Amino acid sequence: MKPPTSNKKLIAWVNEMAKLAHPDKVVWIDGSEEEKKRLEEEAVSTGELQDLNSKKLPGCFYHRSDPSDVARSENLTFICTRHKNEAGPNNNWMSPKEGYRKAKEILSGSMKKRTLYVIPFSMGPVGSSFSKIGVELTDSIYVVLNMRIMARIGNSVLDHLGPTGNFTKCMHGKADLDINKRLILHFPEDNAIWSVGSGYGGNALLGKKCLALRIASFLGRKEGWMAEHMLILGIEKPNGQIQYIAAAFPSACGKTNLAMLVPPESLKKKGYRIWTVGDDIAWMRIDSDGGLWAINPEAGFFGVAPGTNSKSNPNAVRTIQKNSIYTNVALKSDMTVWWEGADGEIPKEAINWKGNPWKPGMVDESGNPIRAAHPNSRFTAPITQCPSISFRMEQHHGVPISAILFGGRRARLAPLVYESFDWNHGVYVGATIASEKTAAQEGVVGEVRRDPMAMLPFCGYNMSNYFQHWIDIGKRLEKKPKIFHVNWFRTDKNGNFLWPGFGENLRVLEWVLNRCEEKVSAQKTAIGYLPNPKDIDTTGLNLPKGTLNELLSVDIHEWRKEQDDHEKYFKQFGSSLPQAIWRECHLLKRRLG
Ligand code: OXD
Ligand code: MN
Repeated sequence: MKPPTSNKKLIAWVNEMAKLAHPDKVVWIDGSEEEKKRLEEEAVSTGELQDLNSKKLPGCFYHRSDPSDVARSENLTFICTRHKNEAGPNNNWMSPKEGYRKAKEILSGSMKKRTLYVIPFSMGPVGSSFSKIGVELTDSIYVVLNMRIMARIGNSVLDHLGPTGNFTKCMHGKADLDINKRLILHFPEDNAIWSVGSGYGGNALLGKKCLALRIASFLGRKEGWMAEHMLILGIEKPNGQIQYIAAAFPSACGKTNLAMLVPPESLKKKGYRIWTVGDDIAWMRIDSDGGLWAINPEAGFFGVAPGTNSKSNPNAVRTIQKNSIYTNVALKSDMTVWWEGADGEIPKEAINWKGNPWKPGMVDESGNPIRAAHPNSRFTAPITQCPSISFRMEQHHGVPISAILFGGRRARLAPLVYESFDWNHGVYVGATIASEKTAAQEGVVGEVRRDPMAMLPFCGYNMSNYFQHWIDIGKRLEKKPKIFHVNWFRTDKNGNFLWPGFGENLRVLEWVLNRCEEKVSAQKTAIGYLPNPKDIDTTGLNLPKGTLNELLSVDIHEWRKEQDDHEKYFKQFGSSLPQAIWRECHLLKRRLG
């Protein structure tokens, strides 16, 4: 196939990779509807995809990944920089030489009897000065069809790239899907990603975590902008004005749910409305007005299916009714899908994510329940299908950010919401976020995992320098967003959640916006500004007496232990940790007395 571009660097690289992997043919992806149909038909004919019920789920497909390949492989993910220190203690490191050698060995000849697809893609609207172009080479139709949903792809991107434009080289090969020959390698100094041996989303859809977070965070530091693991949402207030917030929570803390929130009745009546800009990644830069502006570089959702239902996320349920790809969920006999925590009745029988017959109550040899859907099973769906999609999604300028939220899953300690004293304190709050492990994760339930800015698995360089980058951005911002911490997961003595969460979280966001506009006062405490309980609208919530006070309480004794833990955590960064972070750590200690 003749390359539909005159970009010599691109043509030479595709030729070089084809020579290495030996595909039977090379196909350039144009992004057209005909091409989509052709690829879907081919994938269905080989069993890579199954057609779902065309009446109930039109345009939807089902996919099962290899059972050993169902999640991001953090231990096989490396940052390959010339100097190890550049990757920092937060990343696995390999030298670029070693990385290329190992990946080449696995890829060599691995695409015999396969097709190599060339996917030009843009993260961000095509042509926006925010956006970055990547080209992914892959031997997986599943990857092509997912990338089609998650990014803008095809000829329009090539046109924009032009004969001399630069792009991130994203090489992906499934090879044997052998876990012992699986590597997810990032070469930030070469603007390149090589992923081998996996077909799973985060490892294989290279525009997402690999480019839009790891490589982009590295580029952002060099170029003076930020790539963050954040949702973006617009809150339309009763006066019709829309304010935008960005929020970072570790995985499994409900970013997708918050991004698509449906206002509770009492706030809807007041005139509130939510506009979804993104659920996972924000690229932010300082604009000429001195404020922080953000885009969502993605074009789709790659969301966790289990737990998604009309209560937890009604907008997601409506988004995924058509043109979506379901991975590792359960398949029902009417060719629709199901997962634990889905709407409706539990099916009497289904085929589970491993392809085996499944019935409710089934247990394995050790007596553990057999799941119908994998806990990390996913839907891939176009953002344009989201009922709350922001009309500014395609606007090249992005949206102005009024507030940044950090959060985690903390059964005790962190109050429902608090505001940092200033930017640097806010950076400290972000740097110390943590989440307690749930039963769905490996490790001890309740154990705290620190995950600075929710970027621990995604920061493409030394986290000390990343903290410094945040501090430096603050120095350049004339209009700084206020920084808050939220915790929807506080429990009472019996382990019951104190806060109802989901749509009701808008009540907290209302306070956040009121603080941004200096409409309400707050209580100054050792950890930050806390709401006066009267300033959180609880109309219609029926919260038991005393609950709000409990949600807004700060236990100084526990916070002293927490501060101690911060200090221990930061020691791993040694002398490279920014002074500003140490200063905040000491100030907190002093305030705690
Ligand atoms: C994701 C994650 O898949 O953060 O978005 O793990
Ligand atoms: Mn994520």
